[in-house]
Amino acid sequence: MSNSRRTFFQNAAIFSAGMFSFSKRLDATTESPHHHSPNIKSKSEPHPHIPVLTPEVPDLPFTLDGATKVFRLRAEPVKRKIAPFKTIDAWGYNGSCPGPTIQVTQGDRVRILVENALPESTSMHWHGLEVPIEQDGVPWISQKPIAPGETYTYEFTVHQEGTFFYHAHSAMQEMIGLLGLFIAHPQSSYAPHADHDFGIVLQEWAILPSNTVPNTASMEFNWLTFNGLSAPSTTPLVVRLGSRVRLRFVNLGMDHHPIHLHGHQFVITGTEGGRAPDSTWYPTNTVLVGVAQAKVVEFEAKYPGDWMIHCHLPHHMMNSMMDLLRDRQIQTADTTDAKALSQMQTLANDIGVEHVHHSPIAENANSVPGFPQDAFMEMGMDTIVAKPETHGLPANWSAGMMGMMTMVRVLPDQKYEEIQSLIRNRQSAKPEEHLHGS
Ligand SMILES: [Cu+2]
Repeated sequence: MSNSRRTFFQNAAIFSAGMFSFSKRLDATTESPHHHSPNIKSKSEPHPHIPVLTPEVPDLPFTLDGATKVFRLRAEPVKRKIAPFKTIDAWGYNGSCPGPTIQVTQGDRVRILVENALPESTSMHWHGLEVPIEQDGVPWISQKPIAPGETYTYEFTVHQEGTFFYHAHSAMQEMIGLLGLFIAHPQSSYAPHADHDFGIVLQEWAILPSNTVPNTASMEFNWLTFNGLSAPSTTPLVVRLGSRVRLRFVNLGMDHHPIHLHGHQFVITGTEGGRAPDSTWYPTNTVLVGVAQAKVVEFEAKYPGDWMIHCHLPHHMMNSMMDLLRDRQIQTADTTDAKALSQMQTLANDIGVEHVHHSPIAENANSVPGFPQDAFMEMGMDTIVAKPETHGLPANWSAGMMGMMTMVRVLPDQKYEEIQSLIRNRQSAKPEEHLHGS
């Protein structure tokens, strides 16, 4: 095993919090025919499963009762800083929204204690999992609601593999954040082996300016998030050049999201029903993640660069300018770049954004019908959203990042290792800080 490969799995192990026994997951039979980088693997190496990494969302730890994995989820109000100037009052599990990611292996017996610390009744549905009816989590039909202060115990055997999720079985509670990923790793490895495996939860929020509580009855959404964060606060997915990457998306909102990757083609290798046979795979670069669906895609990270991955619905690639403005009306841009910049800087000082950039505008901008469109949407805030995963991005990168959006950063070995080292330092210095946005 090369050093770089060992380092990769060490990183993965840190994120998985020791949940997995790698030694039980060896599979010498799979090999991607497309790998070119000798740093990824050698032909003779077996491939353990790698844990799914859900950026900005912790994994849910478990204890063992005999062979049963015992998990604890506490439904409760949480604060989530979804953008540098926007903290919301959502509901979530164990202090996180989305809730912590559950990772088990096909065949596992699981017991999940759901504690209700909400002011109203709740229940938990295991979306896509084939469980006995009494475990299905539908209030009044398969169980009595879990009253505030009560704990309900679910227990079942996971005989499937794939990307599932858990959520409160109540429409309004789903829309205020009560959901999380439930990953069932297969008993024998998928082929080809993936070197990176990421989970991304798609959510949308209707939050009036100067408000913090999402309006779950609204049909219009002004904040769109990946794993509870809106770009540029989202965490770029850092992958090694030449590696195979798996991305798992789940959507529990009111809209379908066409997720588009720049610069690479991918294949859709799974749905909320589990792994898709490879005879169904076809090249594409946009996957429609419908409401209540999971979509899993895979690709070879062949081309170095910082590649956008985002929902392509135009209004899902925006943040709410009304939140920036609060009750103020912004004037149209001045005709000189300097004055427009100073106008934006004044606004930025008011809301605490550290610096502002906008793209050049024409001398006659104010006389052109339709102006301004994007001129005031672009706000650089590189410094306040900086994290190891953004290390080395070009200046003002954050001005082009809004809404349901992040990057897949395909990096050659040295740059990749540099960022992994920064991530390790963050974890040893402040292990919790990056998980909770408030
Ligand atoms: Cu969308």
